[in-house]
Amino acid sequence: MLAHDDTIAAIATPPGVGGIGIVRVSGPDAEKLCRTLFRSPTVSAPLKSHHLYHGDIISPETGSVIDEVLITLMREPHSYTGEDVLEIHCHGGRLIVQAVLNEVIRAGARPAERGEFTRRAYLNGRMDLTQAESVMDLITARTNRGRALALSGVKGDLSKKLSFLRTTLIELLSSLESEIDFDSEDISHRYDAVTSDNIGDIINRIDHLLATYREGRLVRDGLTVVITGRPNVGKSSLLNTLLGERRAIVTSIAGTTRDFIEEDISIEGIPVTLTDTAGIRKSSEPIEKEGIAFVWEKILAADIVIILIDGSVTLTEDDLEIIDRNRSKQILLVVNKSDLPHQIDRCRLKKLVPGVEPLWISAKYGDGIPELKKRIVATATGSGDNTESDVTLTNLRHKSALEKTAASLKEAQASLASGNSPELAAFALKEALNHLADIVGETTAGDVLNTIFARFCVGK
Ligand SMILES: Nc1nc2c(ncn2[C@@H]2O[C@H](COP(=O)(O)OP(=O)(O)OP(=O)(O)O)[C@@H](O)[C@H]2O)c(=O)[nH]1
Ligand SMILES: [Mg+2]
Repeated sequence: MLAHDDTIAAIATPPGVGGIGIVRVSGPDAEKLCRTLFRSPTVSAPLKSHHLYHGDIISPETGSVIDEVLITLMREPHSYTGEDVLEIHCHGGRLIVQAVLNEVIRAGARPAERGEFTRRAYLNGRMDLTQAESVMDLITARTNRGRALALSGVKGDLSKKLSFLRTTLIELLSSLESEIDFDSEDISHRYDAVTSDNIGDIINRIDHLLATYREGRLVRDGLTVVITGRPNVGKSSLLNTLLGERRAIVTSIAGTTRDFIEEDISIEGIPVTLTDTAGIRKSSEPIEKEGIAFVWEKILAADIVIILIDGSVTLTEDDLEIIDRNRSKQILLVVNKSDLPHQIDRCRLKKLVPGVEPLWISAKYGDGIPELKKRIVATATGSGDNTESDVTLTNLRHKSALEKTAASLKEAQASLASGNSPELAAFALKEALNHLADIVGETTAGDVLNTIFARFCVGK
């Protein structure tokens, strides 16, 4: 274990008023701080590990009581960080928790940096780097599906998978290295074929894992969808229907929405930021012009653009221009007001965007909305490549390292196939192992670690 000689402290609960607020302390002085600051008529030292004690936090300088608290001391190594951890559960008022923290700092602890508790847990071998990264994903998850994926990461499902790949690779490497020591050519070639097949098996497993990334990334990071179209086609009605509440003003007056309206929803466990925008038309009215300028900005940053058309009237020049200006984006062509008599030229409509089948909906009555949700997800994930897997990749760092692993494995295979000396294949296998070690954090550079833990909040 990597011993830290300083003791860190931070407020672990969110700011504001709550039932309780927790100050968390980790390091060699946790117990000493407890003796300095905690008073209880019923408790005699030494404290038992993992027990809850009732008493007061006092200011040693003045002897005054800061708050009535519950404390627990978790002795190393059975704690989150692997060090002695003290948790002080006080009343959840902003001033109270801060006052308790101030006493802890005054008594010798240092304010913790972002993610420092989890960083210590990782450095002390309580979790590997993928688990530490998942802790933050768990806290920031925006949908239940995101939460489930992050929890699987914290529990070490990805770590187990990677550990299996590493063990298999190490076995392959050692059998290849024993071949290198054995100088009969015939036997060597027979082993080369077996080794190459086994490497192929590992590549397949990695490819299988990589295929889960596209959807995994969406579940973790979400998706932005902008609804655009002429005025009055039903954009705000669609936002309200997808949201399941009356959020945007809907009227029969063209030009009702001036500003954009952004709301978060969950579609099949993917957090989707949905934006309703001002209707696009030629306008000289300054507020409307400003609103339309925003639409193009929003579209630029969108993953998917829903172009909404009114099916109860014929296509207009504005409809065609909006479609033309979005051709470089991922478009969903959606025809609204399917409950009214259709006036639109269906043949022309079908040919408007090659490869995009128009979808008929009624934003007002909800027809076609489940299919629209499916199309949003299918467009984002790229339908057809959904892979059944017990582990889903969600993190770009893991994906990049796995791609490098697969590339090194392919080099090893190519080297064996071309009859080069097995040393070259062994070298490529070692490279592959290094990339795998990077994912779990065994060889990860300090600046990469800094970037990872900078995403964390203080107190985690
Ligand atoms: N029959 C029918 N009417 C609809 C439907 N969707 C919207 N409308 C009506 O169309 C009119 C315009 O709807 P909005 O949702 O305000 O349209 P918008 O595209 O947001 O309009 P702007 O904000 O002006 O750009 C309202 O009178 C709605 O009730 C639909 O599916 N069927
Ligand atoms: Mg509107």
